[in-house]
Amino acid sequence: HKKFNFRGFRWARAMIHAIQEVNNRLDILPNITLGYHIYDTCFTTSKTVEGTLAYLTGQNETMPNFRCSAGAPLVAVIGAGGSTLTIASSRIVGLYYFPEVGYASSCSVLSDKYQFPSFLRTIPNDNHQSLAMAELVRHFGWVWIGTIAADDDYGKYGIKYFKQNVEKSGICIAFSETIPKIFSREKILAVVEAIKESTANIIVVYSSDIDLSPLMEEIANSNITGKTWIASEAWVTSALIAKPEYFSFLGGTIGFGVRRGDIPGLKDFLLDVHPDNAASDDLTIEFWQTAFNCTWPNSTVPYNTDFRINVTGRESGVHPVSDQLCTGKEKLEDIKNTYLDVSELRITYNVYKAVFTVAHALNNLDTCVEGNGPFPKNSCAIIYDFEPWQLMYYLKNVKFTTFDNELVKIDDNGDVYASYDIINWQLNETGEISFVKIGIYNDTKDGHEMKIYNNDSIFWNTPTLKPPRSV
Ligand code: TCR
Repeated sequence: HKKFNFRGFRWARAMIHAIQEVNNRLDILPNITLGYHIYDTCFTTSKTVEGTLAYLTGQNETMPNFRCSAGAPLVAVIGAGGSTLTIASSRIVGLYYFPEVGYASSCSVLSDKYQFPSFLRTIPNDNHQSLAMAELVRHFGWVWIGTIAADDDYGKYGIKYFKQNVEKSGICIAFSETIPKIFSREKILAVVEAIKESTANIIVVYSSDIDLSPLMEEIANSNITGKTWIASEAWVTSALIAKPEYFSFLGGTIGFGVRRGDIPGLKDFLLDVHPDNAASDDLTIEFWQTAFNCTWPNSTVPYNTDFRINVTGRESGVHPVSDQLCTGKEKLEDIKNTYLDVSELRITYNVYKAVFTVAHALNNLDTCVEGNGPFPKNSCAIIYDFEPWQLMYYLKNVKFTTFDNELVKIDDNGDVYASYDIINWQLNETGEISFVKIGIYNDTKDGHEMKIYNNDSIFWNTPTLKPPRSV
């Protein structure tokens, strides 16, 4: 019951782009062509489990089984998106010690290798981010804080670890609210009420943009200003939340973003999508219909309108099809769409790194020299017919550099090095929100380092434009 997710569609397309790059490159897996299957989780656990089982069995049946590797062996799962979904699918693939590489699932529990033995990721464990948020709060001397968490593993674990840390420094939590997973205007209004009634001016929010958007809509409706919002990575650069019309409420937001990378050739690849193409699928048709507000002729893909985020709180406005037919001549270049926005490739870059993590591990497996291999009697695995644990061995030792010269190294917990950009929301000349990098936070061997480049470069949403006080 949610809008078509243009950001998610960009991630999926970036994955295909990365796989094609591997297939075209002569230095990684020169004689191997990687294929893929993309399953839509629809942001739900049930669809995630269904997709995971369908992938493993190779049938459209949800039976726990493992397909015989007739033909090409299964390699790895990339995904899912959110931690709650990944936890579900990783428990299933973990039974087979079958690799799963996350690109956005940042929840700390996923580092527990007893529970998730075959999970690795290209996004840092959120414990680092929670500490970074605590450090930021201390840096500005705020001691009276409100917190809001999405009702999932991401929100709850993230806020929990943040609270544990700040409470040690004598910082007090004014309120702790949860955003409902299933839209309930009543519950959202209760959160709005708590914010209104509290004198806390600093509000830390751990949530995905999708879950957060109905709350922000009500914040705007209720005209709540004078708050400084601290954003977790999942909404800090989201177009769903960073809307110019929200700037009077959310301007000055400070948050943490994971490292970004400008993926070569991605923009052209994103533009190169059309329902007429041979490889097109329901998702592409749905994309086209939603982007251009039209119905693809003779398609059975329902036209998607959002009936959840509705100010009246009623589930109205279900228009299964738009009356306008798509002509196929619509031009992607003409529209401004989150899908095509390549200015903040952070999770998208993580998707790219996830594909290359798998590709490099496979390449190392493939270039193993018999007699020097890591398996019993110094043997190697065979690329056309290997066992999941054999690829796991290589994944656990993977190390490579990206086009951006970033060194990607997976540690024993399946985690990567943590480094964040500190981002501040400012209004630019054209009246849009720009995400200005005001500092960095890095994990270091003996703790961490946080740098705020220049206090004057921060925009504060306060009457005096000075940092808010929250005491
Ligand atoms: N980790 C979140 C999900 C998530 C996300 C995002 C969703 C992250 N970043 C950006 C949408 C857009 C970070 C989780 O559940 O682990």
